[in-house]
Amino acid sequence: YFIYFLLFYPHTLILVSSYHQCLFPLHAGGQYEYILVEKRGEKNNVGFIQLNRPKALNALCDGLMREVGQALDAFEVDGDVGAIVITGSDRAFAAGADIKEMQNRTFQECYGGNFLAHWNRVSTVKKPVIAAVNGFALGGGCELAMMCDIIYAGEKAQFGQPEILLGTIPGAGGTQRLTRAVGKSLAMEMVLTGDRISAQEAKQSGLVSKICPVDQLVSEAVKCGEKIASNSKLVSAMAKEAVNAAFELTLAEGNRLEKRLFHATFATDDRKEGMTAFVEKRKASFQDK
Ligand code: CO8
Repeated sequence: YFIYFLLFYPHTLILVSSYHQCLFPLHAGGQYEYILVEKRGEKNNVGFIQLNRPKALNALCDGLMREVGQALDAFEVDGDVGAIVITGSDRAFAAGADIKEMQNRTFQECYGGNFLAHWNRVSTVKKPVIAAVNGFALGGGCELAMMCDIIYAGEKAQFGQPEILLGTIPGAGGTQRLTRAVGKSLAMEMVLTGDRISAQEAKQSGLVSKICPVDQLVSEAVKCGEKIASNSKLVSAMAKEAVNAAFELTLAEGNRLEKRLFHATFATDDRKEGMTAFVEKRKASFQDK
């Protein structure tokens, strides 16, 4: 019956499966409407989220960001997943928050309802998150990328905070994370003019760590995710916490936190295994304990 169903109603169900991965855009009764979620990598240990609102250039409507939060929640508790990749399409990572959704909002609704506060979920994930950015990363799209831990850019990517052209300002960390990433002058210029920067400028200024050909971007990001996932998840979370602290603490406080976390790794089996494996000249086998 299933084969019959597929033959005669193929448009009702898109099910692509390959050896290592399967892609389920789950509509009607399914889980996700605006994103595709799967696991990638040879060991299926990289959580993969693809923003999937192509007609709106992946504008980040409320529903889409809620789904991203749900997918992150699921990957966070999935013991097999050691890193997460978020990407969009070749044309757009995301062209910003959904302007049509925001157009008629009032201050009272935004402030009273804590408008879009749930976006913050992306920056509270313990597992490392890599943004793979092709095309436009504008406004909330650039902010979403900056909430991730690592940004890889396709060579035609464009980053910008054009909110000023809409009579508003960045609201999901654009004035803060961008300034820390690229410095005051460039951040001011981008936020005050709305001008975009290219992938090359983004690399030069430290916003992204790697530029890849458009068609290799996702696989490079997944490769990076696999590398991270092969390490201890427990210790990776500590490393991520320590690096993130550099954005919030003074140098002295940050160094103290780092030292505490470094000491804490000595309470883990994985630290013991890592050093023992080195001494025994073999590859470490981490158990995330
Ligand atoms: N919101 C809603 N729809 C959008 C958005 C968006 N941000 N961006 C593009 N679209 C839609 C267009 O309306 C169009 O739809 P339709 O076909 O129905 O008219 C479709 O996507 C294709 O767009 P264009 O025809 O404009 O495509 P172009 O190739 O001509 O231009 C651009 C592409 C340059 C990306 C252009 O679409 C653009 O400038 N988009 C808006 C970019 C922008 O201003 N982004 C910032 C939005 S504000 C924001 O992000 C604030 C974040 C605050 C977050 C707070 C969280 C707590």
